Amino acid sequence: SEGPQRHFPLRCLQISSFANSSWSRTDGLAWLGELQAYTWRNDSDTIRFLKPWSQGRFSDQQWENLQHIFLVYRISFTRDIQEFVTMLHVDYPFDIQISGGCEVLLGNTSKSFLDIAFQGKAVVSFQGTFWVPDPDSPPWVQKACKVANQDRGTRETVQWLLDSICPGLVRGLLETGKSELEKPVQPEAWLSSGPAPGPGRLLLGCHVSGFYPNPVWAMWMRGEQEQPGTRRGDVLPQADGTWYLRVTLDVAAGEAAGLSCRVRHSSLGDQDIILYWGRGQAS
Ligand code: PBS
Repeated sequence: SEGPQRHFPLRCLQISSFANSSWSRTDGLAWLGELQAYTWRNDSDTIRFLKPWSQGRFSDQQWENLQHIFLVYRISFTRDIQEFVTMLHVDYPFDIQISGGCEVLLGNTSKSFLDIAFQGKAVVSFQGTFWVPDPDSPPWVQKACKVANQDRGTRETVQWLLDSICPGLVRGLLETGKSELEKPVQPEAWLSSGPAPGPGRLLLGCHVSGFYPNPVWAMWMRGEQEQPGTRRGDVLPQADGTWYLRVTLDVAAGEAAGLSCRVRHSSLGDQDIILYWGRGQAS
């Protein structure tokens, strides 16, 4: 095979909220590229597979071992943070977010990352074999890193997860999930007229829905002329893993005739979707 054409990083997110010394919760989720493959709720002892290919090429036994490592980790993490906070006089409530994962690159290499945020701000990352505080992180975080760096067993486990387990998992997932990951899904598109932006004006909407993967190009046109007034909304995720985009154009009512909306996407080849204003919808 020709190998992966696009980038499919595995990104694992941990969100931990600590309300006070006796209440906290930790939730986890993980994505391969744009597709969410796992979820791990605070009230569950097991990581849930969201895709038929989520197990990758790992055996049941390998998953059980990993699951156990993460279960022990979740309990230890909560306890350790509570201890740091008592020892170093940090105020409740607070959130800790951890983002970790890896990407497999050409030639059997991989790149991994592990970053920790406190109250939404990056404070610590794992680099090579050590926890490294950001230079401008609070003093208590720097002290917590010193303490954490004394636990060689944990550092070795983190290193092993990042440099061996993660890329191994991703290599398997790229095989088991290949057809879904690499298969583009065509958007449908339709036009609408929105609330009049002013007297004698029209707000033309061009909706593009159900495409995968994410990048899409959509523009209001007059013939071959791109309309610079085209406003692009945010690309929004849909529940089925595809995306939605709306682009709008504010025009004088008399100038709407002859406008069209043009959509380009990898699923369409060179067959752009072109929808003409005034054909099919009330103008
Ligand atoms: C705002 C945050 C402040 C930053 C603080 C510094 C960063 C520290 C982050 C520490 C995260 C690990 C928390 C648990 C760890 O301290 C330790 O208690 C346990 N270690 C593990 O569970 C290893 C797995 C870590 C995965 C991390 C993924 C993000 C338990 O450690 C004990 O048992 C293990 C074996 O299970 C070892 O023997 C270890 O030496 C021992 O201490």
